[in-house]
Amino acid sequence: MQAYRRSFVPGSAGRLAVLQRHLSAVPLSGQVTSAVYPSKFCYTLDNRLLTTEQRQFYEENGFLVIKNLVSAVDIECFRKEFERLCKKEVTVPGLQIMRDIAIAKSEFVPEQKAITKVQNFQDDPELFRYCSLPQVVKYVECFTGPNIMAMHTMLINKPPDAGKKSSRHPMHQDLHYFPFRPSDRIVCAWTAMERIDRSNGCLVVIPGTHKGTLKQHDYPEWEGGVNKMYHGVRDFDLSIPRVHLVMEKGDTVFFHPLLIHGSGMNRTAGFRKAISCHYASADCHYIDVKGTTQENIEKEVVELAQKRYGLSDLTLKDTWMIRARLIDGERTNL
Ligand SMILES: O=C(O)CCC(=O)C(=O)O
Repeated sequence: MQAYRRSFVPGSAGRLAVLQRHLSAVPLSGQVTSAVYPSKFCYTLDNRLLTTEQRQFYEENGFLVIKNLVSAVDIECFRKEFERLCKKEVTVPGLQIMRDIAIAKSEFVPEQKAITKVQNFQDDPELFRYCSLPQVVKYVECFTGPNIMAMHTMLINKPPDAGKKSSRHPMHQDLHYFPFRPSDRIVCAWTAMERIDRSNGCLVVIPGTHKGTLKQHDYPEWEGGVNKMYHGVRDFDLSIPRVHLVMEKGDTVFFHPLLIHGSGMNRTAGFRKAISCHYASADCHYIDVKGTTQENIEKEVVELAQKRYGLSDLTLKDTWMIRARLIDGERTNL
């Protein structure tokens, strides 16, 4: 990629125009900040794809929505493959199937109705096609650079809430789960597989939080229970203004791993689907999370993986190295 303008400081009229344009393109429930733009970009790399306004928006807010990026045809293929997995018509090594705590406990629910997400589909060629879609990867490169690894994959199937509010996803930072750095070279691509709004539990973000630090995460104390691995920011202040991202089928949001986000309850009768991949630069490095806020998730992930693979000396780094796949460039570190 060729470098182009490295620094750009628009005046206040310019900043206002940037915000107005983005707000009119993407339906948001709240306001994003209009703070002064940085003179130097840190969260995006020089590239020929993002407009200066898009770069500034991501730098300031920690997310960027690209409309209509994934075709309806591709989304239909991913949906069909998900159904095949639920019906066990295909089995994929390493695939993790997660169930909703409230629905899985109730009787008379067909197996696939309790499935909240499938994770680690790196060895399912059909679903993994999402991670290497050229129109997605070209945006990813603006955040990671040319050596691109797919680190974590999910198809989220938010079920109709069973009355316990367990279909919510607590506010969290994805970096809590990742033992690799630097965080600025990690990005999530999350694509709506249908229209997603407040009724079926859209993504909720707190703009600008990617500029902060990694917070302590725990299981929230929710009366109706909380799904496995759904950690949330400890003592999260519910009064902090948040923005609901209303997205149409195929719209894709790219967001920073420190951005505090979650999703609401699904109040509809349908299963709300989204597909996502976390990418990182292959030049990132693994860190030891001992003695950090990430120790609790390390324990949970390692215990599960050791049981699953029957290997008592498996480490957190091993669990990531097994899943990581090269998308473009060279596998330098990860
Ligand atoms: O799709 C959603 O509901 C949010 C998923 C999410 O934030 C996650 O799994 O980390």
